[in-house]
Amino acid sequence: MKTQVAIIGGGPSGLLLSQLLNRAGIATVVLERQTRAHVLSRIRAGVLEQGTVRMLHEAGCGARMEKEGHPHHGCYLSTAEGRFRVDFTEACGREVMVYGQTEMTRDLYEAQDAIGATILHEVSDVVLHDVETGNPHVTFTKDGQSHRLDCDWIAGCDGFHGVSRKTIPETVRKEFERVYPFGWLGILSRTKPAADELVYANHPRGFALASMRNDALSRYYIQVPLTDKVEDWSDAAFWDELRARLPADVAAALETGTSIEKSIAPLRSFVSEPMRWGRLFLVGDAAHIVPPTGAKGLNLAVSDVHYLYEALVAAQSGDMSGVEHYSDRALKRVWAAMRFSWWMTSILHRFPDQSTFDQRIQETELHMLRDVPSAQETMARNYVGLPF
Ligand code: FAS
Ligand code: PHB
Repeated sequence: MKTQVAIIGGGPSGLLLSQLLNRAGIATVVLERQTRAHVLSRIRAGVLEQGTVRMLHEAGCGARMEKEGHPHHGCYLSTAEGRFRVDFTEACGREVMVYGQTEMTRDLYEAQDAIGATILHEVSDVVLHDVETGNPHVTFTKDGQSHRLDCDWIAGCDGFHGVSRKTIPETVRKEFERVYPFGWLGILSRTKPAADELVYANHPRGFALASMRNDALSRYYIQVPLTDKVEDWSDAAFWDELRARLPADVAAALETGTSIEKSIAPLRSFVSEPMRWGRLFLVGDAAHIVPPTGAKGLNLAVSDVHYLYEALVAAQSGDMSGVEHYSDRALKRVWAAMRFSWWMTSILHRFPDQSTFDQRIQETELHMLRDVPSAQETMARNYVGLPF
């Protein structure tokens, strides 16, 4: 088999890159470990930055998002003293789109089907070869048969647990990590959202987030110790704890129901540098992980795709500057989002070893967000998405 770009991983970054490159006349093959049904069963991100909305339109996949998505012009933060709103549109003239990653992935699959893109599911034993040469190739197993895919470039879109990052020699890779001493227990329920916009709650019992997918599908999270298991939490216990942590008026409006998804996600900040090694490019979670507090994970994957898409289109006409600067360009935005996600996590969660000094600093950060327009503008600009 031969193609121009081999894409390892058929999650949002792999599918979006494939869609954009094919529309630019560049051939791709996507190699995905799981089934399509498994990829579409994942419940993950819910907030799309402006840049992500723009890229989905550029890929010809924005119609259903515009119809079913919900623009949000602000969000609430709450402390023991009550809740306050940060108005994104007032602070920086932009907003976010509330539209689930699952739906975005579904739209990408449908668009890929429409153009006859090559996506091979249930592949295994993926190995990347000769990435430092001008003739890289990938070997893999599909339906019990071994295959070789020759290509010009390889995009490692295979997430944190994929093979691409580990193809870069350990002596070359520099990894930066912070593991947080808690996780997020999340529930999806067919219930009316408790508020009209997202509510991020800093409470003495721990962080909570009230989010949504649409007017009849709510997404909630509470901070839990890393020792907790999802089976430790009945739906009733979750609803009681969530109610205790949300502002009183939001808690009073909370409609509870049976969870249709319930899981615990650990929180970490992670970056692996460089994001390019020869003809291999790392994209999305393959290169970096952010705590979900800032709603950046999926959106960072999209900005990586933007830089790589631009670089590979330019390389077609001999302009290699995008290829050569891909890692530096992507990492500049990655670290800005890493900082914002770390900051949001630091001011909203209860840390086991938190001192009274730390507590006062958290309160002061939240009071500045409540009272100081320039603090609100900084948060708003980062939350809606820094420019690509
Ligand atoms: P993905 O991990 O989505 O996709 C990688 C794909 O590669 C997968 O389909 C995998 O099956 C495949 N793969 C892996 N190894 C392979 C191999 N060896 N061969 C072939 N294929 C292979 N982000 C937010 O912005 N907000 C959130 O609320 C949020 N919540 C999250 C909750 C959870 C539980 C998790 C795990 C992540 C969450 N994220 C959130 C982050 C998430 O949305 C990611 O940023 C996003 O999925 C990144 O997309 P990809 O880079 O495509 O990686
Ligand atoms: C979600 O709706 O899943 C969501 C929204 C905002 C976040 C994290 C998760 O910061």
